[in-house]
Amino acid sequence: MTKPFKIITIAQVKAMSKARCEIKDGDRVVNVINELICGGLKKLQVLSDFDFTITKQHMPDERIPPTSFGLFNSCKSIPRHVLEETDRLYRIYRPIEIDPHITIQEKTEKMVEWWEKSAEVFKGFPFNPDEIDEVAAESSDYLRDGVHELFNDLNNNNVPLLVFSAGLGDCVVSILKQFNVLLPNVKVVSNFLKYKDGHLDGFIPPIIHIFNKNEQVLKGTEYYDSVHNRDHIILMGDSLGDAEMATGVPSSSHVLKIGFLYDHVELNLQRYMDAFDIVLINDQTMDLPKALVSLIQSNES
Ligand code: MG7
Ligand code: MG
Repeated sequence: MTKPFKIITIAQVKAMSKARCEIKDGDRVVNVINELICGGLKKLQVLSDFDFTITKQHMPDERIPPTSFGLFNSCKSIPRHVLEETDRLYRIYRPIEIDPHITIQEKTEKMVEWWEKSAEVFKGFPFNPDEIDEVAAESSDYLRDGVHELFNDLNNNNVPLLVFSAGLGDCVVSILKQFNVLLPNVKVVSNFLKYKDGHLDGFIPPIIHIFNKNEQVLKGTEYYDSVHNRDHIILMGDSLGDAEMATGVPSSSHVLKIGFLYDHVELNLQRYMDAFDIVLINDQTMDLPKALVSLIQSNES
């Protein structure tokens, strides 16, 4: 049974993170968090991006963790021409992805083009999936501080955690496994490599790119059926598009969006504050989401 609880304040929310924390609409945030606490763990699900959200945006020594696509590219048997073509595409499309002057509609077309071309490049050469585990095993621990505790808390309380990535799912799974956080409550929805006779054959459809990454693409899946009545959602992401991940959830009346901002803070802050309820600036931890889950949990016990 949930108990009556003391209403949380915006100062308490901000104190959950040691980093700078910006909130556009304090009343809304307080309301949503109080709803999450009232609803308890049985109503809760967590939706998270992977690259630079579950992984850090930068390491203490300023190194940047590899992305899931980047990790794949470091596998030893990727042919040179594939690496060259991937690199060529990256240099064409990445600037479009981050250009603040291009409309979403125009960007969406270009991003679909990028992911489709990328799927064409990852075709027709032999590839042993164990290679991904090998490169993941060589990597240092670049998950955000507190990922282990957060994932374990959620798993121990049977709260589903959807890792939703427009990157490469095989690498996401491999990294989560490598760091012992691929727990039973974790589901990864992403682009997974397809194989034909031991050769790569692009991605298993539907392709998930940064602009269709929302719960619409989950409709009809087992995951969707199992969690669609959990309409209390903590969403986490580092890109503006991540704020849309819960779009399509049937009655998602209480969604708390947490955005991690690191690059070009002053240039991006306003847009992040418009898109996310809580913006954490250069916070390389899971302190705030962890504190939220504890709060919801403590009201139940
Ligand atoms: N991204 C998207 N694509 C590629 C690719 O083919 N190679 C590399 N290295 N990166 C890619 O996690 C999603 C992010 O992955 C990048 C097709 C995009 O920049 C996107 O934001
Ligand atoms: Mg990301």
